[in-house]
Order: sequence, then structure tokens, then C-alpha cells
Amino acid sequence: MSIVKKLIVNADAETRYPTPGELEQIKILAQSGDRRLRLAQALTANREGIIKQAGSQLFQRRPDIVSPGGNAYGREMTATCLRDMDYYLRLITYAIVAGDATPIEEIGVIGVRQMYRSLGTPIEAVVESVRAMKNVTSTMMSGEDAGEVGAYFDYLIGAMQ
Ligand SMILES: CCC1=C(C)/C(=C/C2=NC(=C\c3[nH]c(/C=C4\NC(=O)[C@H](C)[C@H]4CC)c(C)c3CCC(=O)O)/C(CCC(=O)O)=C2C)NC1=O
Repeated sequence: MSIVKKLIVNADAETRYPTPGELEQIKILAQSGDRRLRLAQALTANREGIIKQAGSQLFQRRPDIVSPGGNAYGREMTATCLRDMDYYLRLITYAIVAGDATPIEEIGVIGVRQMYRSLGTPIEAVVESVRAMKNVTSTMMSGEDAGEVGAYFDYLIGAMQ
């Protein structure tokens, strides 16, 4: 749930006005709005290049997954793997827009270990792909921007392990 929605649900459950502390949180969120939207736009505009570069880093580090018997072996499976990376980059942009990691958790983390286990996909290689996307995006950005975006990648990496 987004910070704004959470505030409204919590306040309404107690039929009260938002507290000064809650409004302060929204103020901080609003003040960071332009920067967060700029970051989400940068990732969205560069998504193809990010996935492509991070994908080749992943397949260099983990040649087994694209070799015969590997989970991403063959053109179709490799494309599905890159699609999953794109899914995760998309969730990162949602979190940046929301200003918190909840969208990543709700859409991409809950149940994911069981899902990949049932698909025979090595989760540590998925984590490696997220790490590669983090590295590629950080080279495109200033240190401060890379830090903010990197925190969401780190959240995802930590939650998958
Ligand atoms: C946004 C939330 C969301 C996620 C995360 C998601 C993941 C997801 N990845 C899948 C498959 C897959 N995912 C991969 C991914 C990989 N294999 C590897 O070895 C690599 C480590 C990795 C790429 C980094 C592959 C190869 C498949 C196809 C597996 C198969 O069909 O046997 C499937 C099975 C159905 C399908 O093929 O579409 C799902 C549901 N779907 C969602 O809606």
C-alpha cells in the first residue's frame, strides 16, 4: 500500500484527522517527488539497455543457466528470463514512484521462492540478475541518485534470499 493510502486507511479506521506526524511524512514524500519521478523516468527510458547489459553480465557469470539443461537455455527461455528481469526493473520504478518498497514486496516477493523452485529456476541466479541491473543503473547515475535507486535493488535482493 502506498504511504498516502496507508495514512488514509489508518486515520479513517479511527475516524480521526491525519496527525501532524503523518502529514510531515507526506510533506517529505512530496518534497522528494520531482527527484523520484526523474529517476523513474530515467530507468523507464533506459530499460532496454539496462536489461541487455545486465543480461549479458548474468550469462557471463552464470553460463550454466544458458547451457543445455540450464533453466534459461534456448532462445525462448532466455527471452523469458530477460522478461523476468524487466518485470523486476518495472517493480523498482513503482517503488521509486511510491517512495517505498511495498510494491516490490507485494507484487514481486511474496511467494517468489516457491514459484521459482517449482519452475526449476535457481533463485540465486535471479538475485544475480538483480545485482547486475543495480550495477548497470548505478553507472548511469550520479552517486546520490544511484544510492536512492540502489536501496530498492538492495531491498529486492535481500527479500529474495
Ligand atoms: C511481476 C511479478 C512476476 C514475476 C516475478 C513472474 C515470474 C515468472 N517467471 C516465469 C518463468 C521463467 N522465469 C525464468 C527466468 C530465469 N531463468 C534463469 O535461469 C534465470 C536465472 C532467470 C532470469 C534472470 C525462466 C527461464 C522461465 C521459464 C521457465 C520454464 O518455462 O520452464 C513464470 C512462469 C510463467 C511464465 O513463463 O510466464 C513466472 C510467473 N511473473 C510475474 O507476474
